[in-house]
Amino acid sequence: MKLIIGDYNYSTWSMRPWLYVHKHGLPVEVKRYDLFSEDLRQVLLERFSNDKVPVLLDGATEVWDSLAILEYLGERFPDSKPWPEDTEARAVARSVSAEMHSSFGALRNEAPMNLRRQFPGYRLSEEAIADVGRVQAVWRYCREGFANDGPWLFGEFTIADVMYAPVVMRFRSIPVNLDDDAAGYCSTVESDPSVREWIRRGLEETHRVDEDELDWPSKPVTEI
Ligand SMILES: N[C@@H](CCC(=O)N[C@@H](CS)C(=O)NCC(=O)O)C(=O)O
Repeated sequence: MKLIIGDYNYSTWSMRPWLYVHKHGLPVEVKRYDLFSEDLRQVLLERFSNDKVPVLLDGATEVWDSLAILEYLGERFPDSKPWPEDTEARAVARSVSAEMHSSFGALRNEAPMNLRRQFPGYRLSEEAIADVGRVQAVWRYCREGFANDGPWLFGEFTIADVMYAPVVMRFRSIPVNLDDDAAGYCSTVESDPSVREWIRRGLEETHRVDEDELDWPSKPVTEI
């Protein structure tokens, strides 16, 4: 099985299946390309999946769009326990994962993931601040209702956590007001060894994508 991804520094959608693969040690070969590069364009041209990463190739089977890839990995490797066992928890986990996939447009547009830079004093719009509030409400709802003693949204690590991991990465770069519970969940994500490995790879990259760079004074990030 092969997973085609973009830059570690910028590609939020790539981060999600990569994190699932890495954390569970799944036998998936990762092929990383510079976003918008000719090499990536050529690779994707051979595929039906259009012009976006991530893409998962499993023999003749091609799976695209991050949430579909995660569902497929969960089916192929059920021991990785993609979703909570409890029916209600599983329904909520699927809901918040789908919500991340389809919503939060303002936050996504205004605060691209950029592991290498921090933007002190950067101001989000009211709409994006509302997105930050909704993210925190989602985390609180999951953790209060379903996490029991585990550190992840549903106690154990599930697809819901990988769906929200890139938001935690965005919060590293821009100033946001987080309540203590949300800050605690961010620490759980940021201290995870696989997340740290993703950040390490992002910090090592030098490829720059202009449209993902904020027009705001920044300082470099040197530590994971
Ligand atoms: N909904 C898609 C989004 C994929 C996507 O937008 N990928 C970005 C990288 S993070 C991309 O390939 N951008 C290149 C382009 O838009 O041409 C998913 O969940 O996989």
